[in-house]
Formats: sequence, C-alpha cells, structure tokens
Amino acid sequence: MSSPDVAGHTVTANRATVGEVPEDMVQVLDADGRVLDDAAVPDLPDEQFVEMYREMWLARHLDERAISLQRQGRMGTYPSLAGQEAAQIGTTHALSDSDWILYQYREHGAVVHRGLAPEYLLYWQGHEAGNEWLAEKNVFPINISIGSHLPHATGLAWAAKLKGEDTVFACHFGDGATSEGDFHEALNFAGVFDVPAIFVCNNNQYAISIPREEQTASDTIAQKAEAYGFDGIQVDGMDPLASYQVMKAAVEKARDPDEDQLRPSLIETVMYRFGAHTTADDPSVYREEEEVERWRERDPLPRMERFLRDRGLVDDERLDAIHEAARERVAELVDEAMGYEPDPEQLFENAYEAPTPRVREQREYLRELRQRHGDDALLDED
Ligand SMILES: Cc1ncc(C[n+]2csc(CCOP(=O)(O)OP(=O)(O)O)c2C)c(N)n1
Ligand SMILES: [Mg+2]
Repeated sequence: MSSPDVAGHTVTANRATVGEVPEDMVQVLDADGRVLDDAAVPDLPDEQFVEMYREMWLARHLDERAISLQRQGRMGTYPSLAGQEAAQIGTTHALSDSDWILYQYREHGAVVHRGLAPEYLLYWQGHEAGNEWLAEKNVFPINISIGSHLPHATGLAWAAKLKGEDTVFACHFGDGATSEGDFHEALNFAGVFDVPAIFVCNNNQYAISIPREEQTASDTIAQKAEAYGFDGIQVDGMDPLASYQVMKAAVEKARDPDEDQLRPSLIETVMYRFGAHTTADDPSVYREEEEVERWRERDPLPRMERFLRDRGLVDDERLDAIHEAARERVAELVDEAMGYEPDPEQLFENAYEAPTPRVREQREYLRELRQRHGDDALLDED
C-alpha cells in the first residue's frame, strides 16, 4: 500500500494495460467499499461523506438523463461520465470554492460539487450561455481541443503566485491529453516557475478508441511528473476517499510547500469509462463487454454506499430520500434548461471582441429575414 502523501512518492508499477488495476496506487476503500487495513480514512465530518455520495449519485443520474435527452433529439452530443464520478467529486472536495477548476469536457462531477444550475445543460444543448455560467463557479470554459487548457492552468497559477494570492488551480484532463505538446509545455513550466497548479489526469483507459497502453510507453502517467521535477502519484480514481486524500495533500503543498518541495503535482486518477466516449461513439467496436464488466466491479457508487452503511451513516430509508431528492433536482434542471429561449443575436457574439464588417453584414441579414418572415416561419422545417 502506498502512503497517501503526495510528496516524494515514487511509482514503480509496470506499464499498465487497460485490463489491469495497478496494485500500488493509493486506495482507502477496497473494491467492495471496505476500508483497507492499512488505510487512513480522511478526517472529515460524517455529513461530508454523505454529501460526496449524494453528489456522485446526482452526477450519475444526470448522466443517464443527458444521454436519454440526446437520444430524443433534445440535447446535442454529450460525453458520459459514468464510472469517473469519484475522482472528480473526491478531488473537488479538497479545494476551496475560491480555487479555480479547468476541465476538459467530461468532468461534470467537479461542476456538480460547485452546485449545478440549469445553465450547465445549456452548453450541451449548443448554447454559449452554458459556458459563460461556469465562471460564476470559478470554473473555466469547457475545452474540447485536447490539452489546450493545460498551459492556461500553468499561466493562471503563475499569475496568482506573482500577485501573492493563495489560489490553487486544479486542471482536469484525460490520458489522451498527455500525448499533446501542451501537456509537456504546461508541466515543464509549472515546475520551472513552481506554480500552484495541480494536474489531475483522469486516466479512464481510453482516448476514444486508443487504449492507454498505446498512448504512452511509460509505466504510469504519474511518473511523467519526475521529468518536470515535481511529484506524481497514482490514485484509485474510483475511490472518492483516496481521491480526496491525495488531492488534499497536493492542495496543501501547492499553497504552502516545505522548503524542499515544489508546488505543482500530477495526480493520475485510475478509472474506467463505463459508457461510450460520447453519444456519437460505439465502444463495442474497440472493447469487449467482459472488460467493462470487470471494471464495473469497482463502481464508485456501491463502494461509497458500503462505506456509509458500515459507518452507520445511511440506511435504506435515507438512501431512498437521497435518490429521490437527486431525481427531483435533476428533473428541475432539465425542465428549466429545456424552456430556455435563446436570442438568435447570440450567434454573432463571442467569436470576436467587436463584430467584423462581415459579421455585422450577416447579423443585419438575419434581422431583416426575421422581420420579413417572423421567427416561426424561419424555424418551420418545411
Ligand atoms: C487537439 C485535438 N485533437 C484531437 C481531438 C479529437 N478528440 C476528441 S476527444 C479525444 C480523446 C481524448 O481522450 P482523453 O484525453 O483520454 O479524454 P477522455 O475523452 O477519455 O475523457 C480526441 C482525440 C480533439 N478534440 N482535439
Ligand atoms: Mg481517456
């Protein structure tokens, strides 16, 4: 068993393949949710453990609803998060609300912890308003271009350090993003300038159809940190308590490092994506159902439920109430998001700081069309 301390951890595992669960990653819970003999449970109030479960359950339910809405043609392409909730929710619990999160596109769990609003769904319906709302939660806009937000995380963290602030920047990305030049540039300068950035690599074993062993010849992703001079650690990303514990140590180090420590960390959260890459993907062409079933045995939700039951924090009745409240909340979010009426003028905003002559011309043309025919006629598919 590894110590949950980020500092000085050396990773020794052999190159992991998709089928394998690394043995020496940090874990608090075993695959069934029982506390491991030599593990320390994070020192948190009991209600915070229940809150972690509540958020994970809500995130899973939201995921199911989003996929169903996409299938009904009421939402756009959506990347599923099922299987990955623990890493995102566990690590975000270790941040202050004033710390910033930068994420790729799949890490809805991190946003769930910050408090969801209907606006979050708007992005996935194709409205820019969904991206804008994230700023209220200290979350940067969604990054579909893989790895492009990592240098921003380094730069933002460097700026905060120069300004004497103690803000931490948590940057989530996937295993596939580690093959981008941006990953190496960001981590290199994070080390050089010793910035308070924590790089959370959500290693869900695949970049669309490319398995982890074809992504990198390194034994682990965590060990890449060594090349940049700071700590890397591998943690069970399907264990919310281990994810919290490792992140907590990384946050403390980022804010207040010892003399011999650098502020940044690379945390590899080992996990599996249960569903398709997005609603536009068919995973059956590149992976076996048997592999999915093996990883499902490590599902973070039943594991956390087991932990809560063993500590006497929940019973059937309380769990039913948690699930019902989450269903109601998600139904409200969906209802409100579906009632959103976008302003067609938004189409011409945001690409440029000020509209170019061509954008002005197009905006004018649409205005004329709307005036001449009315919106109903323009939306009529016939
Ligand atoms: C720069 C860039 N190259 C390629 C793509 C196409 N693409 C979209 S998602 C994806 C896989 C990313 O995998 P990973 O970083 O592991 O994240 P995951 O989807 O598994 O969460 C790729 C290659 C892209 N969006 N951006
Ligand atoms: Mg991936």
